[in-house]
Amino acid sequence: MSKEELLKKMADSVVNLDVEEAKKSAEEALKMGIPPLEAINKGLAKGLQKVGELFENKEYFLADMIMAADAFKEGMEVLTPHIKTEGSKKGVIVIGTVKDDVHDLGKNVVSTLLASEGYAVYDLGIDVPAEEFVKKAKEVDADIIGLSALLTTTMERIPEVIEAIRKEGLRDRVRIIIGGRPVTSEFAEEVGADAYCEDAIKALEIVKELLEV
Ligand code: B12
Repeated sequence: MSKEELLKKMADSVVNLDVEEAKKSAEEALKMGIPPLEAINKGLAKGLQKVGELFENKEYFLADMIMAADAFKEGMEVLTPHIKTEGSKKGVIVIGTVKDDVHDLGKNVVSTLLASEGYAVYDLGIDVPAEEFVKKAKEVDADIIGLSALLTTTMERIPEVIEAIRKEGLRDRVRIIIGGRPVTSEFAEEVGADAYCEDAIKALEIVKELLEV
């Protein structure tokens, strides 16, 4: 099987809601030497994208989306321990999914990658109120706060968090990066975030850039 075929097989396992197959194809990807992040981005995540379309077209229901997420998680569990680690602590990042939003798969990919690259990552999970981001950022003296939003309704929480950070007088010290499906770079600019990242690899690049200056 070629690399492309295997990546497609991974995506299909998610679309077919096949948890076992997601696990098996992730193991095959490792054997084939496909970098774990590539297997996540070009395999498993592509499947979830398709599931999103099927849900939008009412061909899939919420239960299908839940099972697809389970298949994704199963594949991730196989792959994440193999993301290379770089050790030394380079910066402190607080990350979470904004209030009223429970999507965390993409955020988890970002957290895992940043942690594996040696950043101290404090992942606050899902449905995180603005005050909690502020509290944690103060407690751990964060360099960067990462906000994830997957719904058009919850992306409006992002400016609320930024405002809370500003009110606490932390805005000059903390960089803010944002991501998630409805978010764009225009939106980032509009709400005064420092950067929008379309995926985890971009997030790593941006974090490196922001911490250099
Ligand atoms: C899986 C899924 C779910 C799962 C989530 C499970 C989980 N543990 O996360 C479940 C079933 C729970 C779910 C629930 C719902 N969902 Co949903 N879901 C999805 C789906 C199919 C995939 C999302 C995903 O994980 N993608 C894979 C990851 C790897 O990609 P990603 O999230 O985009 O993350 C990458 C980047 O965006 C970026 N990134 C993400 N976060 C961050 C953060 C930072 C700081 C940075 C730098 C980068 C970054 O890097 C990531 C890695 O590369 C999407 C469809 C889609 N195309 O997004 C719909 C989708 C987001 N859901 C949708 C909806 C409507 C819902 C529900 C309202 C459904 C319902 N009727 O109840 C609920 C909402 C619950 C809530 N209050 O949050 C809609 C949203 C539509 C809209 N206009 O807002 C979508 C778009 C489906 C659709 N096309 O209609 N969902």
